Amino acid sequence: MLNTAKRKEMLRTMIKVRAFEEKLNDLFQKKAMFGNPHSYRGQEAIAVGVCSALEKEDLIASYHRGTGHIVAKGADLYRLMCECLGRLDGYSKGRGGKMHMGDLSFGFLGNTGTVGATVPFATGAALAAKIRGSREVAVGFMGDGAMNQGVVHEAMNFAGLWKLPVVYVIENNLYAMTVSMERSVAIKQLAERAAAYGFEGKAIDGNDAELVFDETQRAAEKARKGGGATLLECMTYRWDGHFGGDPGVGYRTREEVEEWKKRCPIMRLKKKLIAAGELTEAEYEKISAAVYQELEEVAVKAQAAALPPAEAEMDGVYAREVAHG
Ligand SMILES: Cc1ncc(C[n+]2csc(CCOP(=O)(O)OP(=O)(O)O)c2C)c(N)n1
Ligand SMILES: [Mg+2]
Repeated sequence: MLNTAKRKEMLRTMIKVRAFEEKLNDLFQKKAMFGNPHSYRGQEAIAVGVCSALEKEDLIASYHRGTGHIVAKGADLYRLMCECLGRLDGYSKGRGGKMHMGDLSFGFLGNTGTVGATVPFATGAALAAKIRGSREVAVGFMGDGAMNQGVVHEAMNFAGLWKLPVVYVIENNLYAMTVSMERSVAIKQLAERAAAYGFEGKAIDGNDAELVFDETQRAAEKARKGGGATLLECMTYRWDGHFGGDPGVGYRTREEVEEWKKRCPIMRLKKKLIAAGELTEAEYEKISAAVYQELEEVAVKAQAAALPPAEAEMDGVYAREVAHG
């Protein structure tokens, strides 16, 4: 079992992940953000459970619903917020936005809006680690919908064949935009597909941060010892719509959403800690207030930060179309 300090740290990081999402949604509503948020609320135990079990040098590839992973891996909140708001101080100098950034200093390979692309990213990073003989493990996060992309199967087959040090994490929130799992997949658990690539697949409760931690740690250690890949399917639910403009109901019932909200991953860990005498209600309130206050300050500072100058428009552009004729 994890010690009190680690459990509390995970609780605090989950609150941070949620506070970041809520701030981003708020800024989007106020038209203060470029692009569109894809809220991670409800899925916090996965980002935090996985990233807390990794070492700093381990690498993660993240997707469109990815700010939670980036926070949990140890991003600087100001730089992350700046990128989401298109500011020069952001991880991509404000030109990538919330779906396109990366920073290897804390093991963040990058995120992408191309559904399924994290799988070949993480597989490539794992191949590089194997060739170098380093101890890094790569993690590829993806949604349930991503599992139906062709490139995912190519990359997983490759990882199975080469016994690469990689952990694939499916965040199965039961929907890909408005399409339910039931309407798009013929099997019950996506983890079953791992058998076809020759490695272990396991479906787990993705709202239990400690369980996600334990399973990730086990998979990562196996990968470090040359045991190859693992596919972890974490069952969860997104509380909000697919993106900022989606109310999240219509294709889902209000009852279903409410039912899942009762399984809140933050409340779950909080209750466990209180029951074990490791946390008091007052202490929880204090931690939460401090995190929300920090996010308030980060947002104010990021909103006041400089936008990229127009004359830097072509900096960092490595290829461009040349007009003919
Ligand atoms: C290659 C590709 N096809 C389609 C899209 C449009 N699209 C964006 S998110 C999404 C659904 C992804 O669902 P899932 O993988 O379950 O992730 P979730 O949004 O549920 O976290 C789709 C189809 C895209 N971005 N990229
Ligand atoms: Mg999904």
